[in-house]
Amino acid sequence: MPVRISSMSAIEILDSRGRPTLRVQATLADGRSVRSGVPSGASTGSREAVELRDHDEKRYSGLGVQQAAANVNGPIAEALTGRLFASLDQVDDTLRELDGTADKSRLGANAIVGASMAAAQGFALESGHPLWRWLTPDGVTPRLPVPHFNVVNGGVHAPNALDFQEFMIAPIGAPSLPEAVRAGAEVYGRLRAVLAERGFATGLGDEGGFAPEIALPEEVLALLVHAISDAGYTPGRDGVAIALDPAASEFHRDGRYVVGGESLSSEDMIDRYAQMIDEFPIWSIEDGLGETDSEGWQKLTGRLGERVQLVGDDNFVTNPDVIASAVRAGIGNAALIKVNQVGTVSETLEALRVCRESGYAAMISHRSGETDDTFIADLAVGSGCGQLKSGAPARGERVAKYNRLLEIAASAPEHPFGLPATHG
Ligand code: 2PG
Ligand code: MG
Repeated sequence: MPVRISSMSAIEILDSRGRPTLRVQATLADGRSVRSGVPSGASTGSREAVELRDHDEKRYSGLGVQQAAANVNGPIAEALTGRLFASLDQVDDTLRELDGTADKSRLGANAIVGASMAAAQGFALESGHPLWRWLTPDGVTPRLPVPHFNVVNGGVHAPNALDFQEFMIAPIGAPSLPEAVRAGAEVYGRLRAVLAERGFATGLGDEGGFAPEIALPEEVLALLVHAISDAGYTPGRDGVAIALDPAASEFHRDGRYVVGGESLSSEDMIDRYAQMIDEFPIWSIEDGLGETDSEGWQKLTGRLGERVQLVGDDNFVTNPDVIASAVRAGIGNAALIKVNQVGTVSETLEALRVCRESGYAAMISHRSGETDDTFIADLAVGSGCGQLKSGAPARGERVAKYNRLLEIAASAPEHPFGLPATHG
């Protein structure tokens, strides 16, 4: 159903790290309105679409987004309002042409993605369907995804000595979405107690996970297994499994990986992951090697690709062309999907299509800087990919997404929960 947007505007708001970001609001011809909140990453891939910041050191240490807001209020609103758009593709093409750069740096990927997400919701509203339904491509079965709860934070998301960025618990074996959410919250609660019993601080990192002063990933993994069992769940794919996002680009320097003070080659890293998989119930590893280490990624995929999911994030940047060439090169077997990484909803849906057609799995993801926007929960259900990561089962901006999943599960209980049969 075509959509006519009668007005669009943006203001500067705060994200979950207390940094400025955008709220975009659009009004449809019949007066109904939609809005979006733009997320922002800290461990970004070098080929991500570029967010526009003001670089005025007197405001928010240069991180202000007044210019990006002005770009929505000016040229973007001018291009999108008053016209009848037949499809979201048409809206996003208009945005891309207006920007004119390959990396969306002129108007700002933050301005463009905010407008695109608001427009997508306009189309959903016009269709009379919930957003997740409108986002479901023909031939795809919507699925309630396995939530991946990031319960221990390190890397650039926390001030501790832990080099690996994210340790997630994934209740793959849960019978339903509500039971998976319950497992996540119960294990998180147990983990807090286990950390406190052992004298570790229970302060939180950017995504709501604990940030204990532990340097070795293996030590964290042992604590996670302990907390999972203690909470009454089976560690592993039949119960609660573990997913890692080491975000290795961040500790990849001069061709070496520095983990817990040790300097490792790509081969050493791969050996280390192989050992971790032998010892702990790890089912998925994202960014196990750095974004520039393509040769290492090929070896990693050859060696461990049959045993675990290997997710490309920094190296794939949700870009359909980049994912397609990674498929040809035999790099990874899954892609992380972040709407603001590529900059429009249409390109995100295209990236998901490339994954489906290549037999690659996909995981929908939040950013470390978030708002209360829940778009990604609907995207996770509509894409049918079966996986969403949105941080810990704590902190409002993280649980907003999990709570949206619970709402969808309650309103559409006929949809399957969990990983599609081809994965896992
Ligand atoms: C990641 C993300 C989200 P950031 O690396 O996967 O967890 O972090 O948003 O900082 O890039
Ligand atoms: Mg990542």
